[in-house]
Amino acid sequence: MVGKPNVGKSTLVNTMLGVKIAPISPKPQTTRKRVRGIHTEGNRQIVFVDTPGWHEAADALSEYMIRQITEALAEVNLVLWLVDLRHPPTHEDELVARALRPLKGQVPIILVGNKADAAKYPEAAMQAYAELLPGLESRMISAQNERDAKALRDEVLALLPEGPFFFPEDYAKGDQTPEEWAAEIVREEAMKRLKEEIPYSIATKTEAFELRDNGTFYIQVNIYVERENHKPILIGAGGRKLKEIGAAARKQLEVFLARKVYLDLQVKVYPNWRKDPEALRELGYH
Ligand SMILES: Nc1nc2c(ncn2[C@@H]2O[C@H](COP(=O)(O)OP(=O)(O)OP(=O)(O)O)[C@@H](O)[C@H]2O)c(=O)[nH]1
Ligand SMILES: [Mg+2]
Repeated sequence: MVGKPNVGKSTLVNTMLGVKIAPISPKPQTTRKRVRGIHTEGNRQIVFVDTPGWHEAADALSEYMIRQITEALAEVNLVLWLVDLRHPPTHEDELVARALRPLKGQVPIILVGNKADAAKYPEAAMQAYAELLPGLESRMISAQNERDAKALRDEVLALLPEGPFFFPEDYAKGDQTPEEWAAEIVREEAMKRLKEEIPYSIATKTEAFELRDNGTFYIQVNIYVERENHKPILIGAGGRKLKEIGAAARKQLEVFLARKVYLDLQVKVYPNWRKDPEALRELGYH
């Protein structure tokens, strides 16, 4: 699953799987690391790979994100290239087209026009996208629509080569650990509530994940910001913003774990972590 930021890649993976394995937000660059989503039906299996949005790399974090996409492209049997039908192509779509050009003829590439539900001129937009890399199969969908997602999933199943399962039949639908998932959910809820540069400058890391005797999970997640003056913005007046983030993340984690969760969030400063390869590794981007 590739495409520029914010076109609905993670949404489509989640709808195709029927469960949420990837965080979603209205802000670009929500996904930072590739995650796999595993769909098994009968003797057939699809391993979806959700990737970050392709953009012009500006720091060590975005270089890492672009690497996540190119590494994924090197290992897949089929590419779904998502575009946003609400708008004509931009420079970032051209970057994706350029990256896909060498794969043409090697693996099937389907051009998927998304957000058809909200597009005024979907046909004209689709035409403009198709010109970026002529000769591809194309579809118009809404990633939030289950029927559209299922039809596309069936199409993918039909195009994949025969081979052994990559994951056991009873494997979870996603390949992230519960610790990674807790950190991602906290980051998702924080991103949704922050503005301007702050959503992009936060990182989250789970420090404790314990099942207590009383049957509840104790989860402690650190939220890192790049500058001291970002801290009060994240915490909010009277701690209100942080409390909102915690309540929303706890709700999602309780559904995921089917248990009560005590979520402890701590805000810390990690100066300029996005520019620092060592910091990236420490924060789980390796
Ligand atoms: N109207 C409409 N909105 C959609 C559709 N699919 C996704 N969205 C919205 O588009 C926004 C971005 O969705 P994501 O799934 O996070 O997009 P993404 O491509 O994974 O974004 P990055 O991870 O940042 O690259 C969210 O607000 C979604 O709710 C769709 O079919 N129709
Ligand atoms: Mg995403």
